[in-house]
Amino acid sequence: MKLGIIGKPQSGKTTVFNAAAGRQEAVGDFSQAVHRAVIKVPDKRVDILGEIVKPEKITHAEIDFLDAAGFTGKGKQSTTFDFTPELHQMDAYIMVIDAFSPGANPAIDILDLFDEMILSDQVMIENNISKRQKKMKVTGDKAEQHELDLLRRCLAHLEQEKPLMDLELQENDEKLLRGYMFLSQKPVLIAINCGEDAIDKCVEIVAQFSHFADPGKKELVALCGQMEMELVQLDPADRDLFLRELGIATPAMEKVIQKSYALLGLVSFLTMTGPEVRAWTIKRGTSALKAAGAIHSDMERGFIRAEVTHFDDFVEHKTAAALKAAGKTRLEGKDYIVQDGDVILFRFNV
Ligand SMILES: Nc1nc2c(ncn2[C@@H]2O[C@H](COP(=O)(O)OP(=O)(O)OP(=O)(O)O)[C@@H](O)[C@H]2O)c(=O)[nH]1
Ligand SMILES: [Mg+2]
Repeated sequence: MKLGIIGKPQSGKTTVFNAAAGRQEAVGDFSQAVHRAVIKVPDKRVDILGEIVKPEKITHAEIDFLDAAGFTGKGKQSTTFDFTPELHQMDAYIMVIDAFSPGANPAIDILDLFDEMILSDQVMIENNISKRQKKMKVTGDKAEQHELDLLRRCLAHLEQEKPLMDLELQENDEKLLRGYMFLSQKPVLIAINCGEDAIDKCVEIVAQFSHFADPGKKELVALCGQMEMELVQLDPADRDLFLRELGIATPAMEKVIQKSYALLGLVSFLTMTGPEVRAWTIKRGTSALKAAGAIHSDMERGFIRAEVTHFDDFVEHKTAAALKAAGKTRLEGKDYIVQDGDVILFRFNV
């Protein structure tokens, strides 16, 4: 999964990136620098399984993170947008919104950023349509007519200032469109970046902006980027103490990643093979056969069956023998739909 951080200049993008990746890139220097990191997906289940079976190796699922420049020009005064081209390749965005500086206007910034994404797609579609029209004139190829019609529909939609994620499309058209990697077709997690004084008001802040949320497309989270960044720089024992003092159960970054997961319709399953406990990421609704393929193509090709235990049952019964005795391990075929938190042993033969 690829997540791109976007936002206005000085909204705290690099601060949030540092918090997520445990890095110490310079902040507040107006550099608009681009940063990349591969981060582990925090998942308590992996750690708990690790404690039970004590493997040699624990591997979390991973996310590619990109901290990209938003507007160009001079800080908050800049008006022109220049999306880093790589942003098109992301699966979803984290939109970092300044709610910490005096005079910040989060609602306006959210609207501005969505507008700019729509505008960027509009320009791309207009260019594409004119190129296609010219080509069709020369070749007379009618096969391209369908795609041209689809793009025209998208353009009409964007001209009404609506993002492509709101356009109702048939499945094959949606797939076709995904190939263009438009910005406004991807889900967005709006991260309201609050000051330290608002740390205990995150719930109220999310409620205040809830009209921007749209389940499965736009979600909201409130966090204090500055504090989250300081938090990851502490060693684990100090971090727990710090969180407890503040009365916070989970660091906001964990929530950010969990919400991005949900937004993308992703779930995790776990494997314990030989010396390794490992989490894997798949789309919700993936069959056991395809889940096996996510690990190795041989496993998909030679799939025999999946032995499935749910994580909660594993924690209760702990050993394979106890699980079998309690009837908590099921044998499933290739069409079984893998559930979030399934612990799976694939049987295969190649
Ligand atoms: N008080 C407070 N300040 C913050 C917070 N998050 C970021 N800042 C400050 O805001 C300034 C900008 O932070 P950056 O993370 O560099 O912002 P950016 O969006 O990456 O900036 P550019 O890359 O230049 O566009 C820095 O001085 C940060 O210390 C926060 O949660 N609280
Ligand atoms: Mg930055």
